[in-house]
Amino acid sequence: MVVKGTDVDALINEDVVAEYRDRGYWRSPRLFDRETTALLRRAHERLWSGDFDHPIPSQYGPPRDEPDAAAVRQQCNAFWLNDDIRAVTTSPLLGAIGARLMDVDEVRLWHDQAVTKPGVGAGGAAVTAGNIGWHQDYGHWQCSSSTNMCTAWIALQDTDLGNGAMRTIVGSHRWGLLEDSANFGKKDLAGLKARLSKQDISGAWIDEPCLLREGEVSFHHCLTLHGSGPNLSDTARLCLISHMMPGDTGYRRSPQYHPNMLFLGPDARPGQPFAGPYFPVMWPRDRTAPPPTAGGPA
Ligand SMILES: O=C(O)CCC(=O)C(=O)O
Ligand SMILES: [Fe+2]
Repeated sequence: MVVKGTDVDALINEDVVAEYRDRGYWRSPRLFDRETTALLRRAHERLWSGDFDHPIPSQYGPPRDEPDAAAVRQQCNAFWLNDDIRAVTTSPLLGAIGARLMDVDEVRLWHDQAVTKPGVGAGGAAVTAGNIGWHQDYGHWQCSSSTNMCTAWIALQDTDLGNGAMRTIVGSHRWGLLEDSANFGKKDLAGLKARLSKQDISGAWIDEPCLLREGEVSFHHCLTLHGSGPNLSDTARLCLISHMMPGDTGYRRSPQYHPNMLFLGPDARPGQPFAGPYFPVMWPRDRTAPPPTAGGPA
């Protein structure tokens, strides 16, 4: 399932960690082989057609029917619904890499996502329904006690600006939490840029496409600004996203609601851990288990 010989200790060397810390994101070589990415594209198809491995309603609900065929579709906690997705988005391989990048001993899943951005063809540059607005992940997650969270974005096909690749603002994680940065669902990239870049930011707005080949993964810090534009190809851009957190991440009181708060009950206390089956431990999966190279995700 994973590319054989992926040795996390060798892969995530000091240069990689320094690049992640400096630039706010890092692109991996291929981590998942073609057989796996094909399986995951099939898992996407099954997900969007309502063919689930487990009939458990995610707290986000099942995938919604999108009235607009050009609109981006997002299923959070797809791992509740599909076992192939679960094997990858909760994998010890991603967890081990997350542990190195976040510099923590234990990693849990905050939530995952399956995202599809339909292709609108070469003439679709003005169609914004597939856009994902400039945002900081932590902008959406202010009920989390940690700003040291890390997102893995897994490409299920070659991904470039032609099919709406994610773009990151290099080094923006060092600007801290910006105002109004919870913009995943917004479409006006230029307007958002104007608003966000007017704030007290300590650097230039360097917009870098996150180019990935099929099976490669990018890892970004939860304060790194990112977003994406239209998919001008004729096929959907598919990805899986694993949002990871340090194992001891708990509740932080904030006026912002997040669906993960449901699992803390009605009287959440500050520091109460986001733990339990909804937040699977990704690393170490089991302290006695062999390293992730020895067989890949179960
Ligand atoms: O898929 C995209 O273009 C954006 C994904 C995203 O927001 C994320 O991975 O955190
Ligand atoms: Fe994001």
